Amino acid sequence: MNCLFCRIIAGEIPSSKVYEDESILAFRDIDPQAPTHILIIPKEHYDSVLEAPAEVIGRMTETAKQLAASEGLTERGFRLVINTGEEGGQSVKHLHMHLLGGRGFGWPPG
Ligand code: DGP
Repeated sequence: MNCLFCRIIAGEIPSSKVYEDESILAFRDIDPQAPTHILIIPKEHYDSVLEAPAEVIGRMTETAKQLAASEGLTERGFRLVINTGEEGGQSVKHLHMHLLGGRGFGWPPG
């Protein structure tokens, strides 16, 4: 298995899990860019958001909203990011959503 996040799902690589159900896994980013930086991924492999059905993206988003609440971010606000492709800055070719919060963000992102 070549995919890093598939190996995390399989338990071959340890991760700091914060949520898991039959189709979704969420764990803390190894290189956090904010006080809260969680990755939400589908257990089924999709290279990017381009291949994923709306239902999967919806489940990821609902999970992100629940985690934002449990991280105390709902009132303060947070950022959800799906990097896609080379110019989108996607380094891991397994669809993932970043939940970032606990600090302010300017725009454009920096
Ligand atoms: P992206 O640039 O959107 O493809 O984000 C990939 C993220 O994955 C990046 O923020 C760092 C994170 N990451 C890479 N390898 C690992 C790992 O082995 N464990 C964890 N927890 N996160 C990782």
